[in-house]
Amino acid sequence: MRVDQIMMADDPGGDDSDVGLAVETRPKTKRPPLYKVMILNDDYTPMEFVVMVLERFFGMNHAQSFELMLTVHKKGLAVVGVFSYEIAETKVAQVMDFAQQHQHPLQCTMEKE
Ligand code: TYC
Repeated sequence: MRVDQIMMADDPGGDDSDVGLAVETRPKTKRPPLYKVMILNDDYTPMEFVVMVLERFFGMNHAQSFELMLTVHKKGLAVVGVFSYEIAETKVAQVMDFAQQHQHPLQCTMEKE
């Protein structure tokens, strides 16, 4: 926090007893770090399942989901969203739980941006 000493202009009392300290209260705000959530390709998870995951947990429409699934299939991985730590962690857990429930080896991870 910056502290700036200021003189009271034209102090009528003249004894300097009310010389003020102006405390700058502008808070030092730091934007929270963001985290990339990624899904990884594998040889076993059905394409339709990955499309469903992207629709269900990342709010994409069918066309967007299909396209991103194909990107992961071809390139090995893709960022599917960028979130605060807590949201990213929740997304990863939701995807991993959902994949496990359906016995697919789909992997979802997060990484600081
Ligand atoms: N490679 C998988 C298949 O051919 C499809 C797939 C795409 C799996 C994306 C995972 O994150 C993934 N069935």
